[in-house]
Amino acid sequence: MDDPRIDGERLWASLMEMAKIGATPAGGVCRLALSDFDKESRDLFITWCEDAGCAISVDRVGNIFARRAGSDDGLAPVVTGSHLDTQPTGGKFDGAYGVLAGLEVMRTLNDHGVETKAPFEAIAWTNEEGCRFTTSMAGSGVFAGVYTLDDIRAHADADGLTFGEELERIGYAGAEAVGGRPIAAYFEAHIEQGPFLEAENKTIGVVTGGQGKRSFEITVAGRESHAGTTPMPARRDALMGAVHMIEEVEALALAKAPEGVGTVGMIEAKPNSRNTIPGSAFFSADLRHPDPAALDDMAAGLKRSCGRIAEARGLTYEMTEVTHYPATKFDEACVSAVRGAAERLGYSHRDIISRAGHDACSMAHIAPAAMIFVPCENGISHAEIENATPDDLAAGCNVLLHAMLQIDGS
Ligand code: HGY
Ligand code: MN
Ligand code: MN
Repeated sequence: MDDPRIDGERLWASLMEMAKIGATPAGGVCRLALSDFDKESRDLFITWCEDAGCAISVDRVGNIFARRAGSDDGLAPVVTGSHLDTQPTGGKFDGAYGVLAGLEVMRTLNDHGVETKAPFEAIAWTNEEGCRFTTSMAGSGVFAGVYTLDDIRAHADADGLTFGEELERIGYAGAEAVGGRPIAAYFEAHIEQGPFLEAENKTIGVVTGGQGKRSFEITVAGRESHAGTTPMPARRDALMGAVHMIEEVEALALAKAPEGVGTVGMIEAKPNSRNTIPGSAFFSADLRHPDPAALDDMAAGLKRSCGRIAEARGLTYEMTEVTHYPATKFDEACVSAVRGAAERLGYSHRDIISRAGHDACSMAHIAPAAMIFVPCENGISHAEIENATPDDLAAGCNVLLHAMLQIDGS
């Protein structure tokens, strides 16, 4: 077999075409999970994979599998994938890069007439982002047995539409059972979404694992009353209580610097009227740290602070954990395959841990898994200005191709 290289221009063109689906005026993408734009992107991915001769299957949680036969179809497949759903003000590359890099691998194998031993699969996972429907990495999580299909299908969005209803509405409640089949290895190409590769002028991140995450929803209850007539000492202001709890999210992360991070991305006051003291306040808290004990410390600290602040202000609160995934360690052989491919192809590289969650973190529960990072401009992601270069994206895809071929032994 010759020493194949992917077609970087074709990969870039596919990314730009896919980015038109859900394109926002500021140059980003809004393709919320199970929305019409998500459907449109899935349909396009399937069309391209069928044009590349892949056999398509869709499982009951909507994961799409594009399979290219190997010489021995009985072997467990070598697979790659990521997600097509985005944040509300997402970018062109988060997720779509890994899905279309998988397609580019298939196209390149076809161009070079490569017959792999095992089948190869390119996957688009359902609802990785977890913004419209809580629980990120949902599709890969059901595939890996982390979540049950029924639980995930029952999740409702802010309008009360359930995951299951929306999956059926867009026609992607597939027939295939979810998971329960052997996978030889899983690789995922993704932009780093952080600043380190660009800062160190490295082309490839050899991802050795991912940090853990614990995220919560907190609802604070006080008493609605008149903004003008209620003396300050008599107030049960739920939003003011939440403000002090929110300050604790930042303080807990800073206390675990430089690794600890804490974010409050959602906040809501009720009745949300400018001259009524809020009787209820809701906020989300996203805590992350590579060290499990430190992460648990942060979570315990938040619970203590919420109790103390509520008590002092005559408020009550409820705190629900909505996501908890542990730190992930990727498979040594797969990580070495990524590092070896980067070296053989002559790309600068460094080991790195992922500070974002990825479908690879689900897959690591049931198969040898690893990831390939490429830089993104100023380390920015989950933003419409998210950007990456065609050369870096092509480099990451070449590493993906050669890592998969190495594990396949072809
Ligand atoms: O939140 C995450 O880390 C991922 O981007 N869904
Ligand atoms: Mn992603
Ligand atoms: Mn993301």
